[in-house]
Amino acid sequence: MKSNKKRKTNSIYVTKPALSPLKRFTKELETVWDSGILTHHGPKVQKLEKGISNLLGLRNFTSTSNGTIALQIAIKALELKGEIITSAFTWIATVSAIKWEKCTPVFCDINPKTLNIDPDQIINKISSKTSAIMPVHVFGNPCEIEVIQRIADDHGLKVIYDAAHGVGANYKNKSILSYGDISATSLHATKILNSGEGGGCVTSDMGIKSRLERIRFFGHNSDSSDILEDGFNGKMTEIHASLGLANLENFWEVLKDRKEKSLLYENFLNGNKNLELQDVNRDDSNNSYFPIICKDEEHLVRIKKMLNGNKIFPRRYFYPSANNFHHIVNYEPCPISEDIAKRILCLPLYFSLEREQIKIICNLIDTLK
Ligand code: T4K
Repeated sequence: MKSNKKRKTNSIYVTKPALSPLKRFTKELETVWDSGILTHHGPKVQKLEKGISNLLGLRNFTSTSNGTIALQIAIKALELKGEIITSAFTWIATVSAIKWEKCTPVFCDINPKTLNIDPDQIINKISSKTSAIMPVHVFGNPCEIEVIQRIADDHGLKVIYDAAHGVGANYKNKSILSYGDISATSLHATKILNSGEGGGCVTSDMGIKSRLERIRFFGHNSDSSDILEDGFNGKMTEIHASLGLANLENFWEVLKDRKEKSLLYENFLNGNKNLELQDVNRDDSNNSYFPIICKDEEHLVRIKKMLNGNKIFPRRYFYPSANNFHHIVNYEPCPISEDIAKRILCLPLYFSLEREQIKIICNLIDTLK
């Protein structure tokens, strides 16, 4: 895949979508135009579902309109009630999905090195109302899946992974999407594989798979003559699937590029004693983001301001810690997540970002001790 120079502007943002050549996309669109089928699980969506399953070695992939809806459909399909334990260090969608499904998010603190939910602390959060654990593979860094599954089994809990960042990441030589009762991912424009907007669920249980499909399609039975349960419209369109199909072809190239650029960042920044980096196995992670952890918030603000002054726009993912969204959740202290959220900054990382630009970013950061 050529990096699309035409899209290059002077500014460097945290990410840019990895896009196939436009011709590849329009080729997919031609058949959509010819058929006039734009949605309702049409041929492009089916092809994308198969394509992603084959790409990642999954039993199936149930596409959705976005990653947030994937989480909601997953909660509905497992009929979860009461409390769901999740990471405090996450994007708001994890929390909103739980709340829209009339469950209560219970926040668990994280491991300060991996930035993923701390399994030791999950146990302290389990109550008689807990129905599930929803860990997040933060920035595509796999959670401690076996330990989490053991806790879930011991306490009779379901596991839904928020694998929004997870396409292309592995755990024990298998895609991280193949773990848990359901894994839910995102194909948003900012993700490593994108269909503009989009997402999907993965499960190895065919009964649950049917429910995911039904809920995604208003709750219809197979011939649409009846409604079997509460559902909604969670379908992906043929247009989005076409973009996903076009982008799928470059996926391995994009994945490899992320790893190389992450290693480059790591090499440049390792000498900077004021920064910490996420503890990541770069072979298992998909390296979908490159976060730095500053020594304090003031250090972060200075770095961000200085980079912005040079037209470089990193992002504070995730800030604030989700347990601090006081308008919508009951505050429970998660001191590690709260501390990291104040100090973490995701640096630009995308296919058309040049290696020289990474060097410039790191040199600029090094000037601020
Ligand atoms: N769970 C977790 C853990 C998540 O992180 C997310 C989403 C979800 C669940 C839910 O998945 P979705 O329902 O979104 O599928 C982004 C994304 O909107 C969101 O998908 C993502 N996580 C979150 C971490 O980040 P913003 O607010 O950073 O987007 P924005 O518009 O500021 O874009 C960032 C940069 O990307 C811009 O500076 C320029 C570039 N960009 C962005 C878009 C949208 C482009 O070049 N083209 C584009 O089309 O949210």
